[in-house]
Amino acid sequence: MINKIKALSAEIESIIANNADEIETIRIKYLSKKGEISQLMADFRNVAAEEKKIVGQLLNELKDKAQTKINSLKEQHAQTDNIEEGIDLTRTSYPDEIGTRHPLSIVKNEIIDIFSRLGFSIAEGPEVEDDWHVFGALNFADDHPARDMQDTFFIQSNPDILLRTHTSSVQARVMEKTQPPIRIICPGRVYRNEAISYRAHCFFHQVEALYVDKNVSFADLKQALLYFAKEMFGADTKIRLRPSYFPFTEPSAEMDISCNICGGKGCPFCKNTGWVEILGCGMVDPNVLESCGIDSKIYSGYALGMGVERITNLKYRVKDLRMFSENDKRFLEQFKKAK
Ligand code: 2NM
Repeated sequence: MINKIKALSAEIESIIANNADEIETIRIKYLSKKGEISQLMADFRNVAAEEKKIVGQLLNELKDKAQTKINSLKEQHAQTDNIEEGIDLTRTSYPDEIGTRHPLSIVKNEIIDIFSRLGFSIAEGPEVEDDWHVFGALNFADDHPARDMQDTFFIQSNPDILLRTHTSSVQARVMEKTQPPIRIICPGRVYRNEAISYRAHCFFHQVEALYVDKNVSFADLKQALLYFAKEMFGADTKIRLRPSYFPFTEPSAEMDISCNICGGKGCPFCKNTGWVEILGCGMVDPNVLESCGIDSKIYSGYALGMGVERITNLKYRVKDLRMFSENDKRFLEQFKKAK
């Protein structure tokens, strides 16, 4: 009996199986009711009394061994099956990292949404531009300081190829190609030759709007500005316009909104004035319309432009402009829940 148990034990140890069917055959052979181990158990009655203890122990060990072997064969087989199907369940898991939208994109999209509701559609154009579309067509005098190497990036010292300093170049291109009515919004990156600091960068983002049609007036501009300010900063927001100068608009103005941090009472952010500047605007200079092939005796238009960084700072109080382009995840992830 003991020899038989030892022989079976050695046999079980060396078993190999290639699939689930083979494992089942093995299980039946050793562990089923009529299996070899059950037969031995049945023969246990005939074992001499003085051997019962040792034989009983060996029999139990054999049964455990067979069960353990079958379990481990099943486990091995399940894993190889999954690998064959392309799923490796032995691989460690890792969490999916989902990116976040950049704060400038969040705010840019919000500006676009507001102007879309006023009927504006998006226009885009090249960042590497020629002098005509950035300056010439837009009524910049030949000796305007923006045309200077100090302020504008030129490509390979060619004075005719440069990085756009504003997205108005896109508007010049649209006016050249299309007759009014034109109602476009131009978001995009622009470049200026500035020393980088917490408050200036050599590139930033703009959104400019342009509306050209018959009888477009300054009152239309003011109405659009008020709508924009209330949608962007809340229904209580007040606006004020101050006279200003831009080469491409006449008259020109800068718009302030009531300080959305102190509510207009005065705080360090608005330097105790209760107002903060957010954009520039004006009526498109007739020279610009004519340069782009639009009859200024029939049509008039308004235009406005704003820096996306500035609006974002107002909404989210970002203190250092450089953070927008450093791609530090600790900064960017703060905007996870913002829409
Ligand atoms: C501004 C301020 C005032 C502007 C002008 C034009 C164009 F192409 F029609 F001449 N586009 N954008 C404009 C006017 C932009 O940004 C501060």
